[in-house]
Amino acid sequence: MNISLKEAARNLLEAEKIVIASHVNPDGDAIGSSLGLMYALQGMGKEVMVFIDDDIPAIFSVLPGYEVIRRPEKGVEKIRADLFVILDTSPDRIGISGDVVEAHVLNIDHHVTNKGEAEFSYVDSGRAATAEIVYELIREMGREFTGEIASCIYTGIATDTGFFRYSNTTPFTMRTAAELMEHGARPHIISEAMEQKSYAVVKGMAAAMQTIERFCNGRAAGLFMDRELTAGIENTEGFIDMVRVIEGVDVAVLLKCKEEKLCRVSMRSKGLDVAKIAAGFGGGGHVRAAGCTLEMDFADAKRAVMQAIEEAMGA
Ligand SMILES: [Mn+2]
Repeated sequence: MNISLKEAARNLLEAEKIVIASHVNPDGDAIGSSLGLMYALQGMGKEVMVFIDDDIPAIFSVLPGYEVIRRPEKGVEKIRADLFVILDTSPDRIGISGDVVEAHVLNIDHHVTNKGEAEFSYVDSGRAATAEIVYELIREMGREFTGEIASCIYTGIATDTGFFRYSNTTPFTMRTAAELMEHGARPHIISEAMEQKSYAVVKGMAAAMQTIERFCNGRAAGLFMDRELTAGIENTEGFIDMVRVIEGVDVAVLLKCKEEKLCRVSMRSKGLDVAKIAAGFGGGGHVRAAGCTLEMDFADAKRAVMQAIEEAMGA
């Protein structure tokens, strides 16, 4: 059921024990939104836990609260809470986080593919990041921004907008970022931490770049990483941007073969609706940034993705 921002804020205000979760393969928005909301609610004396069913990349250790994020365990007794807040995704992408909690569900998201099917949903696809919505919720609840809250929320906004470069960046984004700076967020510290890569990852990036292929008459290009290449690189953050910058390319693709029949695909576009293409494979996202998982081997997945993009482009 879709509810208003005011109602979502009221749900949060009324709850005493709250569990927060976000999506697997967590990014800056998933982590920043979760921790920012956690600090705001803790500041009101509430009991709050954060679950993410995945490893948390080490670059996020720059954020306060990094160490309190828990990974859910199978077969443990369910945590009874007043509210289970799912951030930055619909409830189907949180791994087993949902299995460890028994509570009313409040889903807060900015993905256009989120249909608002949770018990309570507040989805605003006009916002660049879920962190922007968390900012609005904290204001709606009448709370002040501490340095911790500001750093976490700033990180969510900065990473989801490509550090204020993508087309989802709005005047609201800029005003919010400025205000968060006034409350203690330090952009240069956060961006330096987010950009940091290990020597091995940069060497892996060089190998991955060798796989770039153009298709659709040069209007699309992809990085196609087979199992061996994927296994050798722990973090592919920013790889797709190297494809995106190629002259004439509208759609950039990153395909990673994680297992025998499991490939993860990310797409970025400058115009074409890639959320639609991702949805065709059971995935989702935004018009200009989307992803999906294909239960196919490397060659089949590569062929299927290229074909779907070609069809969408009418080439
Ligand atoms: Mn997001």
